[in-house]
Amino acid sequence: MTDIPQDHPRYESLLAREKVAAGVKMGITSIQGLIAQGRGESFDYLIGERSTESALYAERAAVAALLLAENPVISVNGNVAALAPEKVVALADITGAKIEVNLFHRTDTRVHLIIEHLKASGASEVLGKNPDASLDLSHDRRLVSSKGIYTADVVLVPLEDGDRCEKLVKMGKTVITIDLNPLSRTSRTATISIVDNVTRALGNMAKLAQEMKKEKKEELVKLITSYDNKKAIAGAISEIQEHLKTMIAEVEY
Ligand code: PTJ
Repeated sequence: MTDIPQDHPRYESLLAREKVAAGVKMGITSIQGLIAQGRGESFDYLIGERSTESALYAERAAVAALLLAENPVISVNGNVAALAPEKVVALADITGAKIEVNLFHRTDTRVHLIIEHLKASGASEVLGKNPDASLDLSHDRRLVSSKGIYTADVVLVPLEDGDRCEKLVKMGKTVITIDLNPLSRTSRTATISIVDNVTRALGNMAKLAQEMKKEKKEELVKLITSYDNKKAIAGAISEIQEHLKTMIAEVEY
């Protein structure tokens, strides 16, 4: 990985780019993952590279759902494994969620490498190697574990493709997505749509989970029942608008 100086004004963004590129070299991230990261970066620019109010609103509801779930699962793909393996493990540990590798460009080698990478980051068990159940999809993301995604009541699917998100929702699951594009099919179909960078979102969620774990069950239930996903998505879009207005004012000045 290229050494990015910490005082570089675009440090976080460049570091993320290096991590995804390193993921490709390690065989963890798909080559298509580079394109996905680039798409994400452009939306992050428009959002202002911050966790917005609407993102934090969705992240709080998502953590409540994970804490109340009977069989919560965090689905990991090649980009998430490269960008935030420790944060995935931390969130799973605090919420009691299982971790399952689920890939669009699936190969047995990639699944193996990602599992080993997550274990090196502290995970004790990672599902996904020998999928024994199938979702009603025509691509490899259908291959899931009967102990994990297949029977999960709450699934966190960062950087998802809309297809599987829709299927999981139709199966009656609470589907939490993390996608910087508030207009994507994923964001529009999920139960809880977090419009934030996966690195920031997972960090925020791990912190929130630590605090919210001490709250009464009724408080967590209240957070979920009062949560309005349309409000979260509309909020994300208007936060982009507001940010662009500020940028216009700066350019005009
Ligand atoms: O590892 P695999 O084989 O499962 O493949 C994973 C990728 C990500 C390549 C695959 O799922 C894919 O092609 O995804 P898409 O359709 O490009 O969608 C990725 C979405 O995630 C886009 O809407 C991006 O804006 C968004 N995104 C990209 N990077 C980030 C992000 N959202 C949050 N944080 C990011 N760092």
